[in-house]
Amino acid sequence: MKVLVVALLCLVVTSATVKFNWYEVIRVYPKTSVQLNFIRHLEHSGKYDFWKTAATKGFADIMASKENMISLKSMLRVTGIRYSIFISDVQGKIDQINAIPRKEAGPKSSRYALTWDNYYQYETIREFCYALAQDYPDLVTLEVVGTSLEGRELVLLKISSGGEGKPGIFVDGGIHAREWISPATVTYMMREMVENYAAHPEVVDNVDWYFMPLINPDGYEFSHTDNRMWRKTRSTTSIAGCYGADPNRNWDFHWAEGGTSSYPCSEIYTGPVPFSEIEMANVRDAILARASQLRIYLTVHSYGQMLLIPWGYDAVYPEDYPELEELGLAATDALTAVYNTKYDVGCSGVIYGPAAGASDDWNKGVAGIKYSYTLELPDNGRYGFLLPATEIMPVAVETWEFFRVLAERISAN
Ligand code: 0X9
Ligand code: ZN
Repeated sequence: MKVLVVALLCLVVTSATVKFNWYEVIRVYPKTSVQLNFIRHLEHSGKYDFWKTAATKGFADIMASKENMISLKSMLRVTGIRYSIFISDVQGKIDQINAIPRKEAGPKSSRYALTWDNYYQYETIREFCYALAQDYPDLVTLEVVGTSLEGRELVLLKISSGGEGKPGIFVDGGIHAREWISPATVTYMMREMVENYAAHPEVVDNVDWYFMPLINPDGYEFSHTDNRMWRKTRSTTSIAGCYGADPNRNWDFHWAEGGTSSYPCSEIYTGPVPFSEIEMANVRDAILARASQLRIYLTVHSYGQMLLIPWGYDAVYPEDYPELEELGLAATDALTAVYNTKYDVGCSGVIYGPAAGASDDWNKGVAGIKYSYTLELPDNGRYGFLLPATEIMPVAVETWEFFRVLAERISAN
């Protein structure tokens, strides 16, 4: 009987998971402005899942079911837009990645379950944060800055060796649920600063760090339990029967302008009003409470290997762009020197395409944090969001150099 109950439970859990059998991801290359507008129109329709938005120059990555892909491809042929296959069977790719044997790599602790050779759910990340704070009270202060819609804690960790007047750097991860490499990398940075403090004390001694490794915990959890490709929050503000808003279109700076959608089923839905998403409102307040100290805001996403500099609401350069670019290039050069992973550094609205209401723009434009960046971690067109866990360590190790340069440069000027 017990076996039967367990078997039934397993069935329920499995059948609740969205399957992506024969879903395809294609990379499309609009060349003319008419073609680009056509692709952007498709994105706003909400019918397709854009893994990557239609960049001003370059390409967009689009996922669709087999049926939707047939009509999409015929539209592309009619409009003369070239495309190539990125992933031919998304579910096949997910299953293949899940079957990769787990190779133990990276640090391990007896105090928490989190490691960097696997992706973990919210609770394990939360436990890690509490363990760091408990074990290193001289370096780490934990604060819960609010809860998510479903009641999960929004954890903020301050890493500081004390003293007054230090520049502050605020880092967040996991704003987009399916970008699993983001919280994995951000937690590694936290661990390296705290548990390995003695190896590079200057990284912590010269800066006060503020980390929020998982700012969309409901969406993240949902991407583990129900739908691996979930991007948004899990709010129910819409009447269209669709859940969630894009947390990175929800910030109150040029809200609902270019590269957004007012259609609740779209992946780039703005939400009904700015800061409608409780998680973003809580992060906003946590930032505002420290804004006068903060010199750098860094939000960690994936994928695409880009460092995006404001503005992103349109192809507009801030007047101090050269300074942001200089620091960005220094940091990405250090990253690239590790394993030769190349990053594009540029103005978001230009190299990525307009996407208004994002956190980086708000942090610069409203909170007044001069150096505000979006870091798009690897990869660049092989696995996309499905980056295998075996890649966490290489990504974390190279990204550490990026963080090191931020600390060094910001404390020097
Ligand atoms: O579109 C986004 O929200 C970010 N890319 S992602 O593929 N991770 O979704 C980029 C946001 C860049 N910043 C602005 N447009 N302001
Ligand atoms: Zn993202």
